[in-house]
Amino acid sequence: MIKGWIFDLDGVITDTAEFHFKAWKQLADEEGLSFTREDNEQLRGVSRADSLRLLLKGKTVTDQHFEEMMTRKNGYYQELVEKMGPEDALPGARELVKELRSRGIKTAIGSSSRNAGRVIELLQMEDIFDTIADGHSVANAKPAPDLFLHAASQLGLSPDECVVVEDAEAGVEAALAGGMCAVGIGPAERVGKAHYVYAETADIDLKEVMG
Ligand code: GL1
Ligand code: MG
Repeated sequence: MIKGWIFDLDGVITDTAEFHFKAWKQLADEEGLSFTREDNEQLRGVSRADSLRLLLKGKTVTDQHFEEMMTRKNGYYQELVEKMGPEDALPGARELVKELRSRGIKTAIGSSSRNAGRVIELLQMEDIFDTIADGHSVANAKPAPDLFLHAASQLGLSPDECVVVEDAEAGVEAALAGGMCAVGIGPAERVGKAHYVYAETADIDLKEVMG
């Protein structure tokens, strides 16, 4: 019996991927690293530190330089994000979360991003989620199931009572590893391992998933 839905943020509730791309790109340019839109696809759902490791493509740097680069990228990202507002929720996202709540289903955010709380605030969605699990909540990032397990426990639910909505391969893997029902958003090549796959958040068929 499904009693809770856990939503990834970037790519499911809102499309911040472009902001992350711009911020990583600025950092890459400053550091003389090559970084394309294709490279950016690999960062989907990946934590800040793991993203920077992918960006460095094996190049070694001091711990201090690594930390400084993460801080610099985050500054660029935060500048872009502050321009967001309620209109930046993806089509159907707010409506879906509200519909679930009207059915007595608990709702959570399960995002790798350390900026998830601020983004939810800017979207004016704080009051439609029971809890926010983000990049600060657990040590092991997706594809480890830890973040979603943490969100489920915050909701007071067991993993098999939860649905996870994800647009990243690493996120679908995390949901499956946690024993949850996975809804994938995007192409089958990316999220095909999920139990249900839809092109966009707006396409999610509640009847199909809830039975
Ligand atoms: C981190 C990464 C981003 C992106 C998100 C996941 O966000 O830096 O590139 O992969 O996780 O959606 P943040 O820096 O906000 O913690
Ligand atoms: Mg995502």
